[in-house]
Amino acid sequence: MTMEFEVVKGDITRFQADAIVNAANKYLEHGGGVAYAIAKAAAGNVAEYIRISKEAMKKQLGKDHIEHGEVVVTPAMRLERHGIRHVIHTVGPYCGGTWDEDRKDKLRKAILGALRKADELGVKSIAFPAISAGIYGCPLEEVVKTFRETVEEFSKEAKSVEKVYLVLYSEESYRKALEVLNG
Ligand code: AR6
Repeated sequence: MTMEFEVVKGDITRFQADAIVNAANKYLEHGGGVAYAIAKAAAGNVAEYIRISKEAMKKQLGKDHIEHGEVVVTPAMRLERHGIRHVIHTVGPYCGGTWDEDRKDKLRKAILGALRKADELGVKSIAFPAISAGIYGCPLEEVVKTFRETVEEFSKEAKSVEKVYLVLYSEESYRKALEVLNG
């Protein structure tokens, strides 16, 4: 299976893909960043989407928090108008400006978990935000490199997923990501 990886600039809540990924925290409290934006765009009301997310977590995982690599799927609701069918919640590492192998492994697990779930759901295209590169303070360059490596690793097992997008919100982060990928 040939799988494509593309870096694009945009707002993930308006991105046309079968599934979008949320950079969540372990309790799916979508209080800020892209999580807040997705919750607001999907349900109109952030508290309502948090409730839906926690209920889905209980049903799908049987507990009230998720580890790196575990994911929860919620319906796209109002995001369906852009063709989005699922929101896949995953949790990246907290960095606070530092980076090491352990954080890289946690990010790899978070990305791989979402990709595997997308494959299971029969998703063809999936869009990710730069997980952990915002409030969690991981260096964007390292996040982008980890995305490239993990998508490459996953391409060997992918059955349904054909296209993976990394959606960068700002012009600056988009340019930085392109620099990383184009050497
Ligand atoms: N579309 C695409 N990317 C976006 C958007 C958007 N609409 N909005 C922000 N970003 P962050 P984290 C980018 O902080 O670092 C939340 O409170 C943003 O510029 O959302 O994993 C969660 O609930 C950055 O590059 O996620 C957790 O508590 C990237 O998305 C915590 O933040 C990720 O930034 C997770 O922190």
